[in-house]
Amino acid sequence: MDYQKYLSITPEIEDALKNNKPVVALESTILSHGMPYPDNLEFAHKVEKIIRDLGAIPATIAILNGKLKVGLNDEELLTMCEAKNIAKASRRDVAVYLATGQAAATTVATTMLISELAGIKVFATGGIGGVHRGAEKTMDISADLQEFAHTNVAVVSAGCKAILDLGLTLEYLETYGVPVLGYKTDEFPCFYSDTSGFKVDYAVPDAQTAAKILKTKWDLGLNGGVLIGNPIPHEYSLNHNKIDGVIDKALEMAKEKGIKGKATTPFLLATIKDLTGGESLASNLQLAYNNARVAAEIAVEYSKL
Ligand code: PSU
Ligand code: MN
Repeated sequence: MDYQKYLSITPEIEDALKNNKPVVALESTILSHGMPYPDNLEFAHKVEKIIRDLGAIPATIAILNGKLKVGLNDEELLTMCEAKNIAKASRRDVAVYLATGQAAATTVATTMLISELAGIKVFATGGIGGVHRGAEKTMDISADLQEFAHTNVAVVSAGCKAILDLGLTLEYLETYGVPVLGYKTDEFPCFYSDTSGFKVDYAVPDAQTAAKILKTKWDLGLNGGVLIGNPIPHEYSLNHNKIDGVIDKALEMAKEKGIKGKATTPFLLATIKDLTGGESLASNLQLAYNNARVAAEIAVEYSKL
């Protein structure tokens, strides 16, 4: 396959990958479509710093100027955060945006796909996409889940977004053979809250064990991703009942406005932020920082195996 010509990897990341140094991928949809400007810019820099401070190299990923960019400079980060005319690229959009030169932010699915092309094994996000509530009628199932079925990247995530149907999301992952690990927990985290009432398949006690599981899976040729559920730190966790009411309201508003397809998730996140007076955004930032920390630790351990 002739994909190399589409990849643009910064020299620092290229060097790290060649020399088996730890690298952590980061997505850009969370910047362009998941958080408001300029909070997202502060987040983008801080999350990269957290990863560096733990001895790994951050690789924020986006589609810019007809290239799959792995590692963004300050100017490119600003472009993604200002989000003027930045599309949202899931798997189906990648070839179109590359071929036409449309700038696009990468979702979890696309960031996994590009990470695999570049050779990055560990990726930190906020919360992955999943099976939406009412999907038995709407068929709205995030392409993120299909990506886990065949792309060899581990994703550290605060469970999946609370706007989803967690039970159905876990069923889908089981069907496609995706291990769901709980980082120091046996409960599947629920994005803004550290509890959900759903259990993970396996609780892992530390980064070393998580790294060993990844290595074993891929050594065996068992293709596909691994979801590592990392709960939001308890002090930032939002009350379940309160946030559930807000989510219901946001879902109702989306229905009234006829929001569909890839606009759904950004609409819900922005509406929940408004309805909670910014409280949900503060939680979103903290859970994503926490995921970056754990991803960096796992990447460091993985590079030693
Ligand atoms: N997690 C966040 N904020 C986000 C997203 C995840 O904290 O904005 C994004 C991710 O990029 C994820 C996408 O892949 O939402 C899912 O979108 P959809 O449901 O349209 O597949
Ligand atoms: Mn969708």
